[in-house]
Amino acid sequence: MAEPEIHLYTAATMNGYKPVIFLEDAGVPYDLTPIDFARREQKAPDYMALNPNGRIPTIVDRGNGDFAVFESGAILWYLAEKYGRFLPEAPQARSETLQWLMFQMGGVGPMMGQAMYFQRIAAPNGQEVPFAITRYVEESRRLLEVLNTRLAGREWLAGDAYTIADMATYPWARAYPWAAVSIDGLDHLAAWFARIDARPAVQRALTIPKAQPAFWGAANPDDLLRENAARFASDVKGN
Ligand SMILES: N[C@@H](CCC(=O)N[C@@H](CS)C(=O)NCC(=O)O)C(=O)O
Repeated sequence: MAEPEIHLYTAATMNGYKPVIFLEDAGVPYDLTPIDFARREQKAPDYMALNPNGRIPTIVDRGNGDFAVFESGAILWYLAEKYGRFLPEAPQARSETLQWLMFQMGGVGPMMGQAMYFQRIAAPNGQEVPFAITRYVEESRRLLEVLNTRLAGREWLAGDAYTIADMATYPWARAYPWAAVSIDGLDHLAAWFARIDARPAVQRALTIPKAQPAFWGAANPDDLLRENAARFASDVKGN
């Protein structure tokens, strides 16, 4: 059987799930190489030739001369254009989609990522920095409030249609328990979570390459907490 056009390098993280959510929902055939952070596969020279940032995700489009795309937002945008899905054609709706995609890439992801880092990696590895935790948790909450306001009276971030902006934002915002950010009072955001939680493609995607139920608030994350903290111990500078 012919190889699928899209080859995905990814791991079970918030950025890593984004292209999986697209590919599963669009029904695009793909194959996948899971990247093992414990073995630092994301820093291997062959991989960094595809992704100079040494992080996941990356896609290689065999249907386009093995063209490589890194940065999860750019990957979603590339796939949306290639397959004509989840990015509206109308200029204003398209711009709104890209505005909210950028808001995720420049705001929600980095801030929630730091909230997670200081609580889930730095602190259990001996670097407790309360100022940083407060700063990033509060900034994450502020950004979730911006999303909540945007979603008042709207089903999706860009308005009428589920787009790559929703796909990019969901894995981060929905991981509020892992970032220990409250969503109390953010009812529009919670309703948007429920709409996306219910999509069968999203349910499938969040198990590829493996499930991380603690991200989304499932009980008993102790094993994952320990395993995660140990896995990234060497990244905690100053130890
Ligand atoms: N802006 C990048 C961020 C990618 C990123 O930070 N990926 C993380 C996982 S969510 C990673 O590869 N971490 C491994 C490392 O830092 O070495 C994107 O959106 O693709």
